[in-house]
Amino acid sequence: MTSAEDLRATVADQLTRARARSAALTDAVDDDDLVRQHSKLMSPLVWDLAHIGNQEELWLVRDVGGRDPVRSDIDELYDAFKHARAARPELPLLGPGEARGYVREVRDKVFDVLERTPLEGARLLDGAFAFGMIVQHEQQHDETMLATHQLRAGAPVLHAPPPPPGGPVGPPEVLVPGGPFTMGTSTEAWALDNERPAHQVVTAPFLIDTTPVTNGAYTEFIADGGYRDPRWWSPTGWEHVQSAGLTAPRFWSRSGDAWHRRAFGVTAPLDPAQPVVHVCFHEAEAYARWAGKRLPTEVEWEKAARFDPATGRSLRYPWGDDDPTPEHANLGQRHLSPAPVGAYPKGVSPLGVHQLVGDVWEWTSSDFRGYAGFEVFPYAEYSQVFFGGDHKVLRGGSFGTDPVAVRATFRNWDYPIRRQVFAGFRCARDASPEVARGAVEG
Ligand code: AVJ
Ligand code: FE
Repeated sequence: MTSAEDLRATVADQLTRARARSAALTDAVDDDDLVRQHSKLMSPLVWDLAHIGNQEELWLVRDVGGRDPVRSDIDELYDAFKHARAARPELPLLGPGEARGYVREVRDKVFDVLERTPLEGARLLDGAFAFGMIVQHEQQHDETMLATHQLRAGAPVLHAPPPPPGGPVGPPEVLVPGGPFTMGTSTEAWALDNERPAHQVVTAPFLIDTTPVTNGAYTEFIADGGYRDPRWWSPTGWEHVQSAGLTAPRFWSRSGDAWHRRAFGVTAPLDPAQPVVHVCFHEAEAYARWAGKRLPTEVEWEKAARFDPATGRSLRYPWGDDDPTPEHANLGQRHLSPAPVGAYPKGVSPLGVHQLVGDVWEWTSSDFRGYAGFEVFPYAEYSQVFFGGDHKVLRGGSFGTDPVAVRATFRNWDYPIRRQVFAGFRCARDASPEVARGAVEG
């Protein structure tokens, strides 16, 4: 059992780690760059910073702490539902200095609230959950700010060591047996509402790629005329690829026969062994059809990631129930790119699937909806307002996702045309009866 004091120390440490990352992302650029809009898809960095502070004020200072507002006059400016990202630069936002002062003032009060909030007994889940939710919220916006950095023009300002080298990955596909498994969670303390509750799902046997699709494999799709052949695209995808003029993943460029990729201001030859990143759902779907496969459903993705055939149990992570370490997965912005396939042998799932968590978010074929038994917690605007079929589910987290903000049950979502997310994909296919034989449970 975790004592209340251990929990308090863990929360304090996670708040501090998140803030160090927010500070690094916002201190890396000058004030002009902080208030500028680098892409219509993104907020100015200074909006994200004050929004992080405002959500923390709403949930921890006012709600959990019962304290007076710090700045109730700015709630409206930092309400994500009141102003679209494209309109945020025109708002009378707090300037860089004011925003930094504001988040500091809120954080000081939050540490005071944390000291005085009983985290034991019946209140443990409620009290601690609000802190966990806010830690995850800040880390999610940090990944969003990292995506803004990737869209920013100009000289590099972020630096990190390269990811570890690739390694052997075994066969290209593995068979996932048919039968039931437990999807979602009712016990993971900081799981968000859309990951709940745990429920049984039955799948047919299927094959799933051992690794995410690599740059090298993706260039073959391009070389084969994939972007010009309507056979591979859904009607919506084909319309989009033409109207948007897509010819390659975002940030790719060709010089002669060689592909290059720009990442955080540095243009370098494409690493054929790294997972492809910055593709939209339509590109992922088209590649899969070209390859004679399809995208996994999110049910299939989660089964491949969690199902342990030895026990029939669902694990917290592909490698087991232990929290992620740097040996398990490429998470936490330790590197500024996905790692080559095979770089994380300790992160492999029981069925032999690599790099499900970390490296790149993976598009699935599923629409974002609530599970049976879904209950809004703690507020409808976190996920429920996005249910309904406009968004596709992404799984597994990227190199820019902090370990506290991803689990094997974690569900991300975005519009199928979006490419600014650190998103790639892997393929799946139905198992033929011969392949499936002997793999069906029971
Ligand atoms: C889960 C990444 C889609 O950024 O829109 C941040 C997370 N929710 N603030 C988003 C979120 C509220 C969300 N995603
Ligand atoms: Fe937010």
